[in-house]
Amino acid sequence: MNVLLVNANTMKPAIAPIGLDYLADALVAAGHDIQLLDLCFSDDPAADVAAACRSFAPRVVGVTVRNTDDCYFSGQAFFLPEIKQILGLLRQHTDAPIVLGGVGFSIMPAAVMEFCGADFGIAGEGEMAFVGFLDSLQRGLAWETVPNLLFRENGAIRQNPAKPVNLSQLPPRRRAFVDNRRYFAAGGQAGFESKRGCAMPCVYCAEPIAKGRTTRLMPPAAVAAELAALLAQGVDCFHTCDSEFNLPAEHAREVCREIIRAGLGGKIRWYAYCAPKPFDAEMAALFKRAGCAGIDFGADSGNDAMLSRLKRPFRSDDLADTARICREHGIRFMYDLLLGGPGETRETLRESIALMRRVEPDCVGLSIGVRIYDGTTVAQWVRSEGDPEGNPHLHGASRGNGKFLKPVFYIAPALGRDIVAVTRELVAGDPRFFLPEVSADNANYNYNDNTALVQAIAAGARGAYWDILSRMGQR
Ligand code: B12
Ligand code: SF4
Repeated sequence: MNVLLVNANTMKPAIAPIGLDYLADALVAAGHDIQLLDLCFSDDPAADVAAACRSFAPRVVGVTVRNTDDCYFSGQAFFLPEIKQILGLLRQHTDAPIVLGGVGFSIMPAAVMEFCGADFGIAGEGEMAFVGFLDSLQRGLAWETVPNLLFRENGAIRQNPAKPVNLSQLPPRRRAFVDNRRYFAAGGQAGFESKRGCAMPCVYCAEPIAKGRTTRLMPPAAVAAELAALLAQGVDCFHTCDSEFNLPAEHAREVCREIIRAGLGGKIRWYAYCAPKPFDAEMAALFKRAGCAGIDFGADSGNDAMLSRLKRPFRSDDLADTARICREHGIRFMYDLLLGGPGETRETLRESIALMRRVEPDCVGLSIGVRIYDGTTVAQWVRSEGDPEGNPHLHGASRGNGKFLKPVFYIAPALGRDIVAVTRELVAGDPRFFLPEVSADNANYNYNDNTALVQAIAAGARGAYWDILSRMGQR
């Protein structure tokens, strides 16, 4: 069957649609003909949509929705209207059913499907489900048999239960569908995944919703083979695409051992999102030997009561230990703070900033406000405060946004909108902190249309964006 896969993410620096690269292997293995319509670099999306529909005559169109919005308090860019427009263009040129998927989609699939007016959706992993969907379409089977599928019935959207993919049974990841070289030149890094899902209970996080609450592991040797396939294309700097690379810890260690065994450790550099704990000297040494160039830890807060309220399983002492271990092993690292969550006060903010100064990460990302997502504990707390419509602690799209589809942020009442000014005051010009607002003297920590980053990458910079920004004169 002819399947047109569309990348609707036009944000710059450009991040490759890895989801489509992975999906492609499964679709080809199932005997389908596929074509990529990558709108990321398109100068004329209308013309490119028309040309692709005319020349390829798709039977099905799949559109990946990586980000619904920028999840950034001072940006609040909402991408779904743009994606809806792309669906409108597609409809002008093809009658093929349009299926949505992707991590952004999977956080709130029914609401995104409704907003964009798509025919179908696949929530969560796409490999088996999309192949199953195409099979059902071809053979006229009932939609109920397709795992993860959202479909319309009697005017309502129905969602089938999810079925986890056994990652060891997927076809080898060739990374050959997307133009990874071009993305590397424009985006400075390539993503790779070593597992899916996160079992942790953090109260605000969308990852367990989108990726599942049980972790499914890639065979470590397959991860090394995937990195080798990208290296053969000239791509040598990477970023993990797991929710947290070091959860579970032994799998991360095994992936590193395989990278070292494959002789890649000295040839590649990679960055990871990690939880601050578990992290010890053995892990740091192994990471380093396997090519780890930097780690972005989701630290959230330096105040233990805040960490406990956010249901994070580590404390401020752990942040100090992890920082020390990184420094001892020469691993660059950043701590990401989430400011303004339930219970945050001027004092807890002060404690967080002071701890960062003490433990000295290479830089500190400051995210203001908690992006609320349906299905999280924070959303339940917000609802328990009454109708979200009139909730004064919600900022952003607080009206007509009952399902939290548009970007909306909770900020603790003790701070409210003053949080930005208070944070700025506490940071007191320390260039290691990425402040929440764009200004001439501070790098912009929002990677949405970040011209400074785009230019640095065009000039040859490679790596995680926080590291590029930090090296661009932050210190
Ligand atoms: C790694 C990462 C980054 C790295 C990317 C590194 C790289 N080179 O790839 C960096 C740090 C650069 C980054 C930046 C940003 N990120 Co980010 N990122 C991630 C992370 C952890 C992994 C993304 C990924 O590639 N996953 C692996 C792929 C294989 O999974 P997938 O896309 O879901 O694909 C599968 C399925 O969804 C499905 N599928 C995918 N497409 C399709 C299409 C069809 C038709 C079908 C049927 C199925 C299907 O099949 C695939 C295989 O099973 C995710 C969270 C997560 N765990 O996924 C956040 C995440 C996607 N990021 C997010 C955000 C907000 C951003 C930024 C906008 C932040 C900012 N303001 O700067 C930028 C955007 C950058 C850009 N240009 O798009 C949010 C999006 C939330 C939302 N509301 O949409 C997420 C979910 C994090 C979070 N929990 O909030 N990110
Ligand atoms: S914050 Fe990290 S550890 Fe917590 S649920 Fe999200 S991905 Fe998992």
